Amino acid sequence: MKELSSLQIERLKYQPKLPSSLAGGINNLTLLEGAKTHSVKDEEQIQELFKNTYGKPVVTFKTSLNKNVCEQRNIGVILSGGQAPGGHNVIAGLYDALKQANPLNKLFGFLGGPSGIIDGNYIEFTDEKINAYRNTGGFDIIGSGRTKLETEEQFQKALQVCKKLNISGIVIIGGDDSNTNAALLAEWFVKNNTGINVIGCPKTIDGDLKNEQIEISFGFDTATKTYAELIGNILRDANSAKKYWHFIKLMGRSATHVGLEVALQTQPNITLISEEVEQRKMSLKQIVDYIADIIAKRADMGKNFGIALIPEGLIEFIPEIKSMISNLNDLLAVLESDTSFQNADDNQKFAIIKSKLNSQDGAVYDSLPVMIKKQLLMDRDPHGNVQVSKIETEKLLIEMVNTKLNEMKKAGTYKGKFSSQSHFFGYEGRCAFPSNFDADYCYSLGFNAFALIKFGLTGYLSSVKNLTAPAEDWVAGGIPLTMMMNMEKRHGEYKPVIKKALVELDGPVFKVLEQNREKWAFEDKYIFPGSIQYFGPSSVCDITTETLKLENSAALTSV
Ligand code: FBP
Repeated sequence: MKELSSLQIERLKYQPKLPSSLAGGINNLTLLEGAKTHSVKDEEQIQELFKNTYGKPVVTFKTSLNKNVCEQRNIGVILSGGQAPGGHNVIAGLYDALKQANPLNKLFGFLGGPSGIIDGNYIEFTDEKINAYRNTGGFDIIGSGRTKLETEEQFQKALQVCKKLNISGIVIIGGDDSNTNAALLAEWFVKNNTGINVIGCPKTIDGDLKNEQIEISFGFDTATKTYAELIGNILRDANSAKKYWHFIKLMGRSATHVGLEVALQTQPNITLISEEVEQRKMSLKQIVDYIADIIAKRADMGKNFGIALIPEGLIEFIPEIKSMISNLNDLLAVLESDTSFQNADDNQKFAIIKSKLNSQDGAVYDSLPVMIKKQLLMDRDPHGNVQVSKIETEKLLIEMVNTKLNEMKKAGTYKGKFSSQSHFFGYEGRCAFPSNFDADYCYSLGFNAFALIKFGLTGYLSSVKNLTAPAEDWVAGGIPLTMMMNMEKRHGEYKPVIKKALVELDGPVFKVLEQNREKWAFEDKYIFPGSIQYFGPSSVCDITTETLKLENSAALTSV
């Protein structure tokens, strides 16, 4: 019986590339300190909450001729939040760095996400275990979870587990919420003189954990290439059959980086960008009118088919719905302990919500189809986020566009035939085999995370930049987590969290969409990217996303 696919066998042999500063050896590094930093917003509150870890400098590494020996150390690692391609390579890079520094060093993996460190569920990594997961997708090596770390009791338990295993460094591989956990844990460990360092690694397919130092979160490259392949296939199907409008919801909880990147790679007819909807204060009705107008114009050209990309988080960016959701979140936090609400049936719940929201929010809630009303009442995740992956926005839009087109038909302004298909692409891309870029980037992030721990840094995010250059020219270092934080309302209370990086509407990536979308709407300039290429010319196999290329070349021209 076959145990591994041929690609799996080949990928296990792939040797990820490291930036030359790290390739010189983990014990041959010098640390360079930059200027002190401050938080993106709410400086006073963040400084007050992170008295011990606030304002540290950005750091970078360079190769040194002096060898610095590493005392024996035990390190723990946690995979946190949604899966993203390359997570296993972060662990492989961390493991290789730590063993290179001192073969007696040990790496422990906490099972099932942050809860693993609280409950003391762990494994010790061995060569055999690590080697079986090199360059593979998924987080199944130790599993993941979304537990929020914030209480004194959780921190005490984590400390006891670290003491038992003699752990002096923790690496948390996660997105904005997970790295918020990392920042809180780092601060608590310093405040309590534990001597345990905490380093984060920027993970999320959503691409919303980024700034000047963090050019991209890992997983975005592979996930967008996977979705682009699927969407390219659908574009070709639509263009062949010429009978369906495909409405495709694309993952990305808040920001539309995934949708934008995939649009640049495939050039579909309609791409909605949540950030633009919010900036233009578009109502749900205006969005429906915009889509129906393109469908009607294409029908006039004899084209009763097309593709519309819908961002997963759209609903939270439509101003009237955003305001309603924000008040609904507060209301649900109160109703959590109200047994009469919890025991009510759906219709009774809808009526209670409508009566308790203000009249404007109540009317917005009431106007939504039953399916969406129900989905909006589902539990928030442990970090207080609406689980937008469970809200069927693509179906909501299909229903509303269909109604609009029927009205237009009656008025004689639409003469086409609307037949639709809905899709949701998210889970299809989160565990794909990492592209060469993600395999290299993740390995470097993990290797670099150990370098940060070795230099005694804590409350930092592993940073590898200059990513559109060949891997040997990448710049490795770290940025303080507090630099990315601000205060936001979660579960009805203001809390310190890492600020999500949204699509910049005046940035070079959105501009390309803006300049081309009229043409793409009607002229069918579809591109079919095909599957991720691992072997072949470097110009095909080792390139990264359109987003990063446009952002980095814009940054270069503005210098
Ligand atoms: P992270 O922010 O943890 O990386 O997760 C991102 C994401 O994939 C979103 O795109 C999506 O909305 C969400 O996770 C789905 O969560 P779950 O895995 O719990 O269904």
